[in-house]
Amino acid sequence: MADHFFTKSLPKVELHAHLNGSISSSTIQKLIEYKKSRTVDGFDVPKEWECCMAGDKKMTLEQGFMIFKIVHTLVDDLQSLAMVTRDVVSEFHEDGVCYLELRSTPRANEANKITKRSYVETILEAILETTKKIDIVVRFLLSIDRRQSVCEAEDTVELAIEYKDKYDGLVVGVDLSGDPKVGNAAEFIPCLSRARSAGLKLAFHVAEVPNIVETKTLLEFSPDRIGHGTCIYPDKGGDQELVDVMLQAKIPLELCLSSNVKCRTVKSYADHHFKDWRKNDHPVVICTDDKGVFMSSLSDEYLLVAKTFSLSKLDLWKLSYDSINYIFEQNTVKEQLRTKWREWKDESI
Ligand code: 6MZ
Repeated sequence: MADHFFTKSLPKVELHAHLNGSISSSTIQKLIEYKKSRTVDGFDVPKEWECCMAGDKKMTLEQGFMIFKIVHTLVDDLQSLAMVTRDVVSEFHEDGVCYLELRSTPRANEANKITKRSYVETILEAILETTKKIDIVVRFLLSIDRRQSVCEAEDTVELAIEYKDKYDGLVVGVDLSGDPKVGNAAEFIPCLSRARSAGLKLAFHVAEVPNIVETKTLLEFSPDRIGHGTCIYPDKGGDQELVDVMLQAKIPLELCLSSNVKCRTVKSYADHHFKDWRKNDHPVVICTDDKGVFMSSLSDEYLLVAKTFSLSKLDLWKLSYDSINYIFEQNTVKEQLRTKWREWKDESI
């Protein structure tokens, strides 16, 4: 039976991690200290910052999105952004992640002279700096927040294209995320098409809440991966046609158990749609979503899956090994990772 020691040492791939949702309590504490040190007249820590560290509780999806807003008020200068990026990458590495795809929504802040361009550059530079020191491969996706206008989304796609060329191989795709109850994702299809034509991969949040019409539109576009896919099966608010499209196209799913249960979009771990997709031998990847907000880690998520669905050590290794198939990277990188995984298995199982 797998334990935490096993899931932590298991080599893992993380493909669905929002930067500002992945900030640990210790980094939040560091950010607060940093803010205090820069304030001449002393400074009372706003009460709401403490709730950034209270993610162990159940919440609603709306409360989850409130927390992101508060975190954004803490990460409002480039030094903080660089610190957060370094810490998040290092923490995934400490948790046994060998390949990480991080995503974030470019945010400008006029008061602090941050442009979307400097936001992205700061993250990319911090990734390069960190990966020089530790053995982890990191790639980056720019996120479109569905609450934004099409015009803002177009800017994000242009930035992704620009930085794909500037930072050779580091920027691999575009993510479509944000509050699933707000906006109409179909509006972004033309600019997502442009991203695809420019060679970027696409990862969409799909069916995090029931919405058959939107889900159909997004699936017809055949994204390279989808996040959550919580409400696709008929008993979860979707329909059989959606399930059939998924199964036929074999679109890989990024599944985030703690996030779904803590935000109450899934009733319980036992009820998680992981089991439905696995029964159909559909490609799934276990991910964290927001390890800071939900106080989880990727090794915790693997342990949760093992305990809930009675997976053996070998099942977990296979789940992790197969995830390599769905990374937004070339075959050479995939082969290097596969070799690492097989060597680990020979020594550890
Ligand atoms: C949809 C989510 C999300 O971009 O500032 N985000 N979008 N569903 C979720 N499930 C809980 N979790 C996070 O990171 C925070 C942003 O990621 C998206 C939201 O747009 C959130 O504001 P960044 O690094």
